[in-house]
Amino acid sequence: MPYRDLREFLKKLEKEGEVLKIEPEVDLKYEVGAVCRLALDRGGEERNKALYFSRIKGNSYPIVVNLLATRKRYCLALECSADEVHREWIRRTQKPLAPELVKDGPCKEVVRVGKDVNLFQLPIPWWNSLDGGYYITFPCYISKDPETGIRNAGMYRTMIHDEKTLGILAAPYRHVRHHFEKAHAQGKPFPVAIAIGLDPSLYIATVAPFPFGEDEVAMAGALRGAPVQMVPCETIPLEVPACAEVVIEGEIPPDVMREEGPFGEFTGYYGDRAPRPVIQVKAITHRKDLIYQASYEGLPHHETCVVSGISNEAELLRQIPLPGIQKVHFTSAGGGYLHAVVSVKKAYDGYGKMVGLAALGTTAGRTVKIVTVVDDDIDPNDLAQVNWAVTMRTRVDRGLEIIKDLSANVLDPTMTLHEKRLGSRTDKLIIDATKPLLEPLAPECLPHAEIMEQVTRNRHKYGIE
Ligand SMILES: Cc1cc2nc3c(=O)[nH]c(=O)nc-3n(C[C@H](O)[C@H](O)[C@H](O)COP(=O)(O)O)c2cc1C
Ligand SMILES: [Mn+2]
Repeated sequence: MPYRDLREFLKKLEKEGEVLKIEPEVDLKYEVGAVCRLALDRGGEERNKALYFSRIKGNSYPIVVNLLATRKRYCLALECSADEVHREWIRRTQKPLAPELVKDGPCKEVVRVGKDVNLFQLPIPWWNSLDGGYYITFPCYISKDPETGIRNAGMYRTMIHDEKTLGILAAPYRHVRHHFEKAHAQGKPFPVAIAIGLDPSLYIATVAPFPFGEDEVAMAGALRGAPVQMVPCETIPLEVPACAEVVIEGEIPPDVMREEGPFGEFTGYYGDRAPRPVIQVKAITHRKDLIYQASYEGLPHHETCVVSGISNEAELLRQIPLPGIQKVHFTSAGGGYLHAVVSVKKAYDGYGKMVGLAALGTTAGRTVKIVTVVDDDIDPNDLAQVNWAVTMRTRVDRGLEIIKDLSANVLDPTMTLHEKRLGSRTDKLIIDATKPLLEPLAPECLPHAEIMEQVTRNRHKYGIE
């Protein structure tokens, strides 16, 4: 049974012992971020908890963060096991399920329009010390293509400029940007809705790198196995998920820019400050007792490593056109975006590099900087094995390929400011760590197989558990 909303998912996580309630009063400025940092550092990739801040200084609403910051919780969201999550993704996304339009929903319990709009009524934290302001970190932006009317849902960092104005960073390859550039070319303001606090499948689809023209809300329906219910907005011609805790309605005007950033990013570095588009907020609707949902971004490990990592893996597997691909892993150190490890049953020499090229050619590959290709005896999820293969199997003269001047992840911290402003291009690296077939390496060494098996069976005799 799919989760109806954020609350049902929270209940499930509480039952599983996955939520830590933070009872002391916390300050939105710096303290929420510091507690998140501590919890992620102490819990690491696998044992960090979702956090529920119940008392916020100067605000009556609670905050939940990091709900999808472990693979276990992500799989609870999709109701499948970690082993089958990629296969399930590919199976379920074959049939997008169009949303269902309904008249009313809990996201309309409170409606504030025009002069009653005040973004500071929401409990939005200031996360890292050098951030340019308070940031919405888990927004689901909904918009429609001005030419085709096809819907998009995506996630883009969002700064509070003032009570009624937001700033957005959307990389040149992001779909909302394709949309608003079309509207602005005609001199028109562009309507967007931002939904916050959602059933997890909606968030998972929002973050995923589906190809342009794919409606992520219909993909969320496919992933959860039931259509998403949508209600019309109050002030703009869009629909939003009825289940949302909060909805912000607004417009991106043409020719208005304001300084946005810096922001402590998923890479562990600050993203820069520069003039960027704004959203003029026309309405805020929310539940009476809203729960505000957010994500801490910064040094890995954090939620993006998982929520972007798994969808990047699944879409890479879904889109790559080559046979023999076994497993894909987007590492946490790469923030779920910059480093992909692909294992392959190699068909012939040179195939490793082909796999690397094909991986970079998928929509998930666009934001990858390093692709490591390993043989099928290496588990991409086991980074010690991957490191061994890279060190022992890679011929540096043949196995490394640098591809110059590709469209980069705009947040790659190694680009100079000048390079970022020039249009964000960077070099990418394929590491082919697969063994050669025609001139094989010496055999790998292990003790005698039969004796090894015997010793393993009788391990207690040797005091080894
Ligand atoms: C927490 C979080 C924050 C993100 N912030 C940004 C951002 O500020 N700018 C951006 O271009 N992409 C950002 N992304 C990445 C993409 O927006 C996102 O994964 C999604 O696929 C984009 O949807 P689209 O392909 O429909 O544009 C963020 C992803 C996550 C998980
Ligand atoms: Mn999209």
